[in-house]
Amino acid sequence: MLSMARTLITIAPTGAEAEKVAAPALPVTLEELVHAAKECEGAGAAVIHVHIRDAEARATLDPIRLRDTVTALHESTNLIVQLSTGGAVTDPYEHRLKVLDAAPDACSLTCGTVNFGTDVFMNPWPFMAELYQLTQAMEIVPEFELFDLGQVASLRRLLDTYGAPYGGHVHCDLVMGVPGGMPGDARSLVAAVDALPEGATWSATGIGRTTLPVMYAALSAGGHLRVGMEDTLTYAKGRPVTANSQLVERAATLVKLAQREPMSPDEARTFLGVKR
Ligand code: KMH
Ligand code: ZN
Repeated sequence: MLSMARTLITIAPTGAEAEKVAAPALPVTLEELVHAAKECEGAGAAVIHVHIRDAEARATLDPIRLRDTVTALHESTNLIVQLSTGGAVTDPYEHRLKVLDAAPDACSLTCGTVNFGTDVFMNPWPFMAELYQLTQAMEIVPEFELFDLGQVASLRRLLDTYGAPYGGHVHCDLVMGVPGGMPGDARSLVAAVDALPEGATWSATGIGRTTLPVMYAALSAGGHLRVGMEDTLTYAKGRPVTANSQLVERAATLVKLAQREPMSPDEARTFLGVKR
């Protein structure tokens, strides 16, 4: 019997923007993060995309906290740990590069500057190029974050200039519906997927109310999924998310309805080229 196709589910539980007071279910302590990670792994996630907070629940790239977080997630789960190198819009480039010193399995790498609501998320070419070469040297698998169609051109330039990523496989995440980036709709998703380099795989996430349209479009186009409170704080109209695992459970249900199975963390390691 043919085995069912697998869909990778990434959980992005925290992000750098939402405030704990506005979203009490947001995991901001290491204990809360590990608890959420375990629940999400149980619900079908294979990768965790991580932002951390300080003792006052503010976004931070503190190197010691990052290292402790990677260690705790490796000890408590089998999830692939992908640290954010995007951080918050206020984080300096040097701090974002230093994230790799925490030795994650994987990291995000955004392929260009984009308006981000009333802010600007800065990713100029020299920063991208330095970060990419560091991932190659440090054997960390990059996930290419694409907020806009034009960023695909920068991804191609990166690959043409510096060669294949560590792990040998190009995997992208379409981040859709950010005010300033590409819209979170099926038409934009198809256009972005059409533009990707040959052989690249992709997941997609829709911010805020674009969560569901993007998830359905990604599933129908054969893609993978990212969900989590970094991207949406609302489960349905008038219903705040009460736990990140709620979003993973919904994604896993839709994956199964689409006649696929959530990819296990070990399958995802082989798929993405992660070494651990
Ligand atoms: N917080 C955003 C400014 C990433 O994690 O790499 C950037 C972001 C992307 O979340
Ligand atoms: Zn992020």
